[in-house]
Amino acid sequence: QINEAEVVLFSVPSYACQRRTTLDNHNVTLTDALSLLAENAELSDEDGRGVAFRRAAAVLKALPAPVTAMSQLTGLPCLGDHSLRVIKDILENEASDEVESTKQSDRFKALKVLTGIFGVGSKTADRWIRDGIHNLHQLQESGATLNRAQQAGLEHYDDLNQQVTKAEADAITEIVQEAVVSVLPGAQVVLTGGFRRGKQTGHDVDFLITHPEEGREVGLMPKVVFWLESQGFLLYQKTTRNSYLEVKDGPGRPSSNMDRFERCLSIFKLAKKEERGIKVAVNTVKTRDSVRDHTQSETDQNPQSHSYERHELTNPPAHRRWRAVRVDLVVSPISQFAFALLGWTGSKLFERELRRWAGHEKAMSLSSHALYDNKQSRYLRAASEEEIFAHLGLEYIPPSERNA
Ligand code: DCP
Ligand code: MG
Repeated sequence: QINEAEVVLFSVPSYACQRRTTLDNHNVTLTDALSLLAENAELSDEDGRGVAFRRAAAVLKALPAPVTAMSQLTGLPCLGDHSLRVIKDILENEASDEVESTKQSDRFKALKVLTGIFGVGSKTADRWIRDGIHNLHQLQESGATLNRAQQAGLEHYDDLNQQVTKAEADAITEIVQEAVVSVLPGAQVVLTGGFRRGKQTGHDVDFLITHPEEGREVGLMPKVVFWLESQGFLLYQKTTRNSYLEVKDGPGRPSSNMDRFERCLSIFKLAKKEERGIKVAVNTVKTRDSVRDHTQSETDQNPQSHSYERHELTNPPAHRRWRAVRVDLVVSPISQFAFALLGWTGSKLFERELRRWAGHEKAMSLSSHALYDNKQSRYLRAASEEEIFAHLGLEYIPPSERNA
C-alpha cells in the first residue's frame, strides 16, 4: 500500500523537445496502451486525436519512475481527459476496455494487416476494407490493382514486418558506405532514424549522405543506386525529389539547392548473418546474385517483377540465404546537413514538437532543410545540431534522449 504522503509528484516541461526521453521507459504498459489508441486514430484519419495520444504517451515516457497513482499526474502537461481515463483504467483494473476492444476489433486488425504492406497507407487500406478485403489472401483474390511499391511490399511482406536488428543495420551501413565511397570518394554516410537514437531494432534503416564540399553531392543518388543495383543489393527502389519537404519549407523562396534533396525508398536484399560473417562470404553471395540479376536484366525489361518467383524457385523461404530490409537513403548538401540530420533522427513526435516549438514559441519555421526566422525575415545558418537547438533557445538534447 502506498501512503499518499510518499507519492512522488512528477514535473515535466510541456514540449517533448524540452525533455530528455531515453529508451528507459518506466511506464511501458501505459505508453503501449496510449500508443495503440494513437495508431488506431492515425489509421482512421483522425490525426488530431492521434497526436493527442502520442503527446500523452511521450509525457509518461519521460517520467523517472512508474506511475502508481493518479494523484502523481497532477499538473502534468498533455494529459487530456481521454488519456487520463485510459491511465486510470489500467492503474485500477490492469487493462483498459477501450484499448482491449480496439485491439480485438476486425477493423483495426484489418487496417494493421493491410497497412503492413509497404506502400499501403490508411486511405488505400480503408478503401479495400470497404470492398470487403480484410487480409492478404482476400487482397490477392480480389484482383485489386497494386502499384510497383505495393507489389514489392506484398512479395516481401513477412521479411518487412520482422524488426531489423542493430547487427543488420550495421551490415547495411557497410554496404551503403562501400557504395557511396566507390562513386564519390570523400562522401559521408550517417545512420539516422531510430538506430541513431540507440534503438536495438527498427522497422527500417535510415541513412543521410553528404559531401564536405558543397555541390559535390549533386547527382550522387542515381550513382549510388546504380552501384547498389548492379551489385544485386536492391529488390526495389524508387528515387524521388522530396516534395514533402519542399512544400513545408516555409516562407521565402526555397533556394535552388533545396531542389537537390533526394530520397530513395528501397528494399535491400541482405545476406543472412551466416553468409555475411566474413567478407568473402558476402562477396560470394553478392557475385552469385549479381551474375544472375545481370543475366536476367538483359532479357527482361522489368527484372523486379519476377525476382521473387525466381528466388523462391531456387531458394525455398526456409533455406533462403537473404532477407528483405527496408532502407531509406537521403542526400543532403553540406549547407543543410545539420537540419537534415536533426530532421531525420526523430523520433517523429520529437520532430513534430521541435517544429511546433519553433512556430509557436519562437516565430520560426523549422524544416529538414533550414530554419527561417519570421521576425528577422532571414534564414539562420547552422553547421551542427547544437547550433540549431541554440537558435531555437532550447537546451541541447542528444539523439539518445530524443526517444519521445
Ligand atoms: N521523419 C519525419 N517525418 C516523416 C518521415 C520521417 O519526421 N514524414 C523523420 C523522423 C523519423 C525519421 O525520419 O524518426 C526516420 O523515420 P522512420 O519512420 O524510419 O522512424 P524511426 O527510424 O524513428 O523508427 P523505426 O525505428 O521504426 O524505423
Ligand atoms: Mg527508421
